[in-house]
Amino acid sequence: MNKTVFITGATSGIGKSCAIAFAKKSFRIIVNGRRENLLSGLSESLKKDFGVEVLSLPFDVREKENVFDAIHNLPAEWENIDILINSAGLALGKDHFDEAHLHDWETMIDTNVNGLLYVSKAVLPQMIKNNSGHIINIGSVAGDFVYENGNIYCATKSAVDAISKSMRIDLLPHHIKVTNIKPGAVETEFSLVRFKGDTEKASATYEGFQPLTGDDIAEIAVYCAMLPANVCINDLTVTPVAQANGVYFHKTV
Ligand code: NDP
Ligand code: 8X3
Repeated sequence: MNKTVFITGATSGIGKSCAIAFAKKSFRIIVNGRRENLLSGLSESLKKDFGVEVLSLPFDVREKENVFDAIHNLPAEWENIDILINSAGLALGKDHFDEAHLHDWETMIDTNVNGLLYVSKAVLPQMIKNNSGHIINIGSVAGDFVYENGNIYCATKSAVDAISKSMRIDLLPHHIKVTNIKPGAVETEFSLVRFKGDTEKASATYEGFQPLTGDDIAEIAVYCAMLPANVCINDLTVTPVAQANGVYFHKTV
């Protein structure tokens, strides 16, 4: 049977690109997100375009009980997850620490940190039983370099970095690979979400340079996932050519 990849945050951006890229490689795909209509549309197109099996698994990664219910009650033929891609995540607001909204902070922590923990913890028992598996976390250069107004978003991505390192150590006996992919600027719905629907602010983020695309990151995820069984990419930082790290850009405007 072909391998199965489970992708959170697959309704948009990096997660959606991963679903398409892994379908092209004939993986069986489980897609997650909250927007059920987008998940069903994606599932249908993956089946039609690539002839792969797809399971749509809508839930909010912040809802602990729903996460465990959905994953522990997977149909038997979907229980064996070979690769988990934790892509569900977001930034909310870009404000000075003293002016930022507590609710935005809580949502980022609940999604980017707790959500990733719940999904990983729910998927792990089966991987441990199989004595193999691969968890690919989508971290960020924001986890390495704190930038002005990045405060809690950066903190959540630092947490993803620490969690990835700790998973890698503790899961050694179970032959589970853990990869933290840390992208710079990728043009997706990310900035539209961060700026709460302000399209001008969102598109200004990517003006004056060529950002990465979700497809660029998906290609890297496929590369990491398809390496030989004895090879694990631990961390992979990737930026547009016009970006040196989380702070320094060369923009023409
Ligand atoms: P998008 O906004 O395009 O995609 C985010 C995805 O996460 C959507 O599918 C969204 O689905 C899902 N999501 C958000 N909250 C939840 C939730 N509570 N439960 C389930 N799914 C959720 O952004 P990106 O693709 O760019 O972001 C993906 C990941 O990449 C994030 O972790 C982000 O931090 C990280 N990243 C992004 C970078 C960028 O520049 N774009 C750079 C570095 C890292 P739905 O709304 O349907 O639930
Ligand atoms: C998303 C990239 O630079 O906006 O993680 O933090 S950035």
